[in-house]
Amino acid sequence: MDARTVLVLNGPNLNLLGEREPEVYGHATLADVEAVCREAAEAAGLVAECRQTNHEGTLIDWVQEGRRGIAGIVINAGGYTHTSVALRDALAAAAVPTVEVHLSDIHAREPFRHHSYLTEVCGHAVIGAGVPGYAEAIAWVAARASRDA
Ligand code: CA2
Repeated sequence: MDARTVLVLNGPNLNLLGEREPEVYGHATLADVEAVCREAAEAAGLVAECRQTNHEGTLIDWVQEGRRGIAGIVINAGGYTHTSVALRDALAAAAVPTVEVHLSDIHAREPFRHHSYLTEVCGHAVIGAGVPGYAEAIAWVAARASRDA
């Protein structure tokens, strides 16, 4: 990873995209999401490094790995969004631009999804925009990276 890298992290259950709940998450698979990210990054002069895990500690390790020296971090933390102080602390320690992404509009769903531990510590949020939301997040990282260069 280097200054042109945008690290795209997807958390628990996002590997199941396209398999269930299309009325909530659409029909795109994780592979489709990652293809959109690679394309958006390339269009912005960046390279997307896409990773998915079902494990909280692994997400934290990856945020720490990207905390400096890259263009930014785009993260859909899945259910950990609503539970993880530890992931929030890791993102708060990142010295690069960070964007929280959610496919669905978490504020229009069950009350337990309304609060995100991540929003306050991320520089930007793209919520409820579906798969194109990842491209929007990457464009924001690219704009930040060129502004700060
Ligand atoms: O809207 C989002 O992107 C979420 O981060 C998705 C998470 C959910 O826990 C958050 O509240 C909002 C869920 C990940 C996907 O879960 C699936 C489960 C079954 C089939 C497909 C996806």
